Order: sequence, then C-alpha cells, then structure tokens
Amino acid sequence: MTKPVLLQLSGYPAWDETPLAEAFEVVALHKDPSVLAAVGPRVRGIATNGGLGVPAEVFAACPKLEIVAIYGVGYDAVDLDLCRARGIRVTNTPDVLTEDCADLAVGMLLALARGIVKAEAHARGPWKQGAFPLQRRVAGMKVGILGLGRIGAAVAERLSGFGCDLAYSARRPKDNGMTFVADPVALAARSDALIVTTLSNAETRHIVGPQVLAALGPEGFLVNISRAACIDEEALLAALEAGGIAGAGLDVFEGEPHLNPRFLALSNVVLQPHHASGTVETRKAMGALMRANLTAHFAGQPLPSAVV
Ligand code: 8YV
Repeated sequence: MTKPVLLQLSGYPAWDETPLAEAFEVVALHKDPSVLAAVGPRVRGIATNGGLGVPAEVFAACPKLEIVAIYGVGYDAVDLDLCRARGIRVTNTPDVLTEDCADLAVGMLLALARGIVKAEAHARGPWKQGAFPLQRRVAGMKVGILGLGRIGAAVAERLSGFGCDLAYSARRPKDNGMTFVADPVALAARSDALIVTTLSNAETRHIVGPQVLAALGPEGFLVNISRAACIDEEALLAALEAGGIAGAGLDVFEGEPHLNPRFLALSNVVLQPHHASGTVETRKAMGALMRANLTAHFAGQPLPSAVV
C-alpha cells in the first residue's frame, strides 16, 4: 500500500520522526523549502508546530490536503476558516502539556520575584563584596490570571498552594469559587502579578496594552506563556524600560526566535526560548498524540483531539 505523503514543517525528536517515516512518505519542508511546488500536489497531511502553523503559500501549494496535525495546543497560526472551507481537518495536542506550561509560568514568577537568575550571578562573584538585595515574596501574593482555560486553571491550582490571593478574567465566570474580574485592566489593578494564559485570537490580540500595564504598576510583575500577540510588545518594552512595571517573565516573543534587542538590554526580565512544553515527558506525549491523530485520520477513525 502506498503511504500518504506527509509534509513536515518543523523538526521533531527521533522518537517521533522514526515512526512518522514508517507510516508516511515524509517530506521535510523545513530542511528543503524548494520542494514545495513539486511535492505539494501529492501532500495529504501536514505536521507542524504551534508557533509555526501553516503559511498561506503552503496551503495554496497543497490542493489535496486532508489534515493539519499541530504539535502544540495553540492553533492560532493555522487559518481555521480556510480549513473549514476546504474540508481540511485540524488537530492539536491539548491536555498533555498543561502541567509543564503551568510549571514554567510559576517558575518564571518565582524567578522574577525572587531574582533567582540575578542571585545566581551574585553567588558566583559579587557575594564576597556584599549581600544580594532583598527581593519580593510570592507566597500570599495577589495574582491575576488572564484566561482561565486548562493551563490557567493549572496555574491557579499551583499558586493556591502558595496561599496566593487569586482572581481571573475570562469570557464568562466559572463555577470555581475564584474571584472573577471581567475587565483585564481591573484585574491588573488588583494584582501584584498578572499571568497571561489566554488563547490567542483576534479578541485577545494586545489584550495587555498600555492600560493594563499602567494598572499593574511599578510593583507589578507580568508573565506570558501564551502567545506574543496577546501583549503589545512596544508598550511592554516602554513600561519595562521606564520602570512602569517591576518586571516580566516571557516565553514568547514577536518574531521569535529573533527577539527585539531591547529585551536583551533589560535587567528586569526573565527570558525563555518558547519552551513551556519543553520536557522529554511532555514532548513524547505531544508527539504520540499528533501521530495518533494522523493515524486515525488515514484509517478513517475518529480523531483523538480535533479542532476542526
Ligand atoms: C509549541 C506551543 O508547539 O503548544 C503550543 O501551542 O506553542 C508549543 O507547545 C512547541 O514549541 C513545539 O514546537
């Protein structure tokens, strides 16, 4: 039986690439973009990742495309309307990465508030000349969670263990006993730290802008493990440079991996290379779920985690 042609848009660990190559005729577009025109007419599936999605020219070059399998929970970089119109299925990898993303959000908050990265540099040298400056306490902090989906709820669960006073913004209140604050500006105003875990879409684009940052204020911390588009990066850089907020922990950036160099000049940030889901355990589970979706599709079975 001929194997379906799968266009691979990004690299995966060998534990995924080996079984993918067994089940499909894999064409690695990320290794040689020039093959698109020649292979496009035969492509039936695409494997991509959350940040990358599917560029318009790839959709256009693949008229027989049946399924886009995303290695990630975010589907903001895939044109879902186009997929619906063309009858292309879309799958993602929810749930399996929730715990790791929540861990990194809390880790960045701890790193920021306690100055862990700067303190490490201090321990290696200047300690002999004097003590490290006092930092801020996370236990009992007022924390606002912007977007209480699966990952936001996992962040809340962790921070309730820290005795934090938690509130959240979401489209509508949930029956969870937590304080609901509909307006993100009001949420920021009551928060010592604001953690962005919302979906990225037209509604949440730049949801953290000058007003939210001003409400968070000079003592407030911001953490983003969602997408760069949720934050007005220019406004954030201006606030960080002027001391308008105390600091930011960021896992995602506009134009990543090419960060705005202004971030690199700041000492009040903790910068991470979009790796909230980046553990062996989670990536293995993400790869397995992505492959399960592809396998189910080509076997005519229900998709384990369909978006479209
Ligand atoms: C990436 C993500 O997919 O889940 C998401 O939406 O952005 C990440 O998990 C990851 O970087 C894999 O490349």
